[in-house]
Amino acid sequence: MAQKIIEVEGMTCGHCKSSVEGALSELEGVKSADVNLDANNVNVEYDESKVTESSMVEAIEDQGYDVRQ
Ligand code: 9UX
Repeated sequence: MAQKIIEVEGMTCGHCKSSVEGALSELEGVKSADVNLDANNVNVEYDESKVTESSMVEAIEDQGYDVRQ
């Protein structure tokens, strides 16, 4: 299991948190996703044999947020 903190811009309220966590959790291989609104990031635990970082970034961007890479 891998763990990574992805920096995300534009999340300001609880709905943003839910959208991003929900989109990531739907991906096969993502074990957990925890958004920290104050820190503008999301901490993901995932199986790197099942999901790539780029597909997680894409899922976040599809919700309308920018990822800082
Ligand atoms: Mo809250 Mo987030 O009203 O894009 S859903 S700011």
